Amino acid sequence: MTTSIDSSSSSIAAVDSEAMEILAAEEARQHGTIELIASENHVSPAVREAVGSVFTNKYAEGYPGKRYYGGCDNMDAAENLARDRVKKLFGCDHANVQPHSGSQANFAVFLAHLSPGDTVLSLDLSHGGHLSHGMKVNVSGMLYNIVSYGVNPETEQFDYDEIHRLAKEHKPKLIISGASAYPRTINFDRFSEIAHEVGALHLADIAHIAGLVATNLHPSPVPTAEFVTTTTHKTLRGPRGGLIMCKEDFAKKVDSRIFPGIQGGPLMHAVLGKAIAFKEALQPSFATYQQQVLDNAKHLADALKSLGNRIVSGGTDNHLMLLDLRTNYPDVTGSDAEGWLEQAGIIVNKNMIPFDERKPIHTSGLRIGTPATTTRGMGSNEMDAIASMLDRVLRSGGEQSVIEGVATEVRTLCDQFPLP
Ligand code: DSN
Repeated sequence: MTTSIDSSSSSIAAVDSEAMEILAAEEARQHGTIELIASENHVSPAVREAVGSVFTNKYAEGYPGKRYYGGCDNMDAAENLARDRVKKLFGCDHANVQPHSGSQANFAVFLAHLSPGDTVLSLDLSHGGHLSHGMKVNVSGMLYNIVSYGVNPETEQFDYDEIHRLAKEHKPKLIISGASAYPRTINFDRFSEIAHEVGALHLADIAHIAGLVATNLHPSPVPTAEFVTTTTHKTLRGPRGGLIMCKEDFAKKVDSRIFPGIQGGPLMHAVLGKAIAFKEALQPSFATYQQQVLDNAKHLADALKSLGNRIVSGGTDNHLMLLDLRTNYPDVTGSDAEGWLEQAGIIVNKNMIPFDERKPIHTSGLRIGTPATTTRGMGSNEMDAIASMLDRVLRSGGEQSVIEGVATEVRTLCDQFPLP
């Protein structure tokens, strides 16, 4: 298997053969497998260089111009660059680029606006929500009173009248839109209208679709939502991390809830990587990439359907789809499917489908996304091939000879599409 690490010039190889072996194995794994996890992507060499740079050496608690350490001029420049680029990319009033993750970003917004015990209306985890939106064992679910909305059983899409009804009944202080596994366009304007009618604020978590929003391929919540959070590493294709955008009125509070509220020193190597990723996202080629992500997702969903599969809600408007395993492979659970496909070199994650009768550890669904394969340059022919390989593995019930045959096809395909 090919790997891009040249161990003769690697500093890691020179000092730590065990770490080197692990790193080389991961490079080889990423090269030799088809990555369909909807929340993962492959960053550019420039972003990778930034996150492995001397910026990792520096403490910079505080914000540009107001740090608690000396020697921060370059940190200030990097953070200002990242913030300015976010504003240009999304058209927001204020940006905080310090959150270590999307969960940190969300928690900071909770702390900026809510008191413990306040009511939050958010999407049920089993219908595609996120753990930081109120899961019982997450701090969001421990501290706040969470009321959940789900998808409509018929359409498997949001029922905005029902969300409106729940908002009027429970009078939340915050309504969260955004999801981890929702394949359809989200009507952010309607969420804002509902929130404002009941005196709530609107937090839109666009972690999954940020790249689509940045390129106007999905409606933006920035004009109407008070808070917009995202990760930077999914469709946005930057380094691992989080980001908060908000209206000017909330800027001070949000900043203070990130630091010193829940974080100390920002990960400045990640902030530099974010700045670079935002510049990349401002280029016309990024819009072309996002359009191809969408085209590939539609093509893959259609190809899976043409093999007799059911796709939750009938299809996809974004970068991901949920495959209902019960139609074509009734005895196969999501965990079986995930394991067999991984042996074949196809990486997916098991996922609950709405109204799933199986437990979260098993599930009846797979979540499948196209950001990473699209980054490698794959298109409609490869989506057809992926649908066929996936179907053969699942139909075989994990038969080793089928898995091995598909693994060979996967390796051949991957060799044609190098990692960035
Ligand atoms: N874990 C991410 C995902 O896979 O969607 C969300 O944080």
